[in-house]
Amino acid sequence: MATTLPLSDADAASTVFYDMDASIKDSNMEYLSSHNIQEKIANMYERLVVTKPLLPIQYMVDFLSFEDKEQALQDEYGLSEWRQGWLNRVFEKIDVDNSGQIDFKEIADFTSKYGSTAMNEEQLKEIFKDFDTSGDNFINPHEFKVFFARALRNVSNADFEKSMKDLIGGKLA
Ligand SMILES: [Ca+2]
Repeated sequence: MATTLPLSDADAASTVFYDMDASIKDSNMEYLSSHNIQEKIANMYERLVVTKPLLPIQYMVDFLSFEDKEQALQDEYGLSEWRQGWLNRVFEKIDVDNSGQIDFKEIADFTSKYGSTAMNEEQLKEIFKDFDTSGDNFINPHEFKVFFARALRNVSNADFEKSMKDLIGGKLA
């Protein structure tokens, strides 16, 4: 006597999920091919493997959002070309005498000129020390970038851009 065993709940569920899965997969494939995303993802993956960015997720976000893919490239601190460009502009803004280094006076002038809240000299010295990791009393572009790479690592590009524009425009957070 042949008996048909009823489907267990798990079997039933897996059948439903299998169907659902298949339809999601179909619609995704349609979406992907219509947007040429597979090729983009393939390129991105290849670049990931070749350039080994420190922050892979940020790299993927940048790669997919920037028109110029080179802007997604990261330095050894995980700063994209795009972020480095902003930091260079801010550095030049603070480095008034164009010496290629920022000294304490330049930081003090910048903050006293543009700072919304007054910082006393002690606070300013603390900040300067955080930047000047070599301790030679100058902030070089490298130290400048390392500081911001760390400070703004988890900040979105939109917020990063806003911070940079505020600094260039002379506003301090
Ligand atoms: Ca230094």
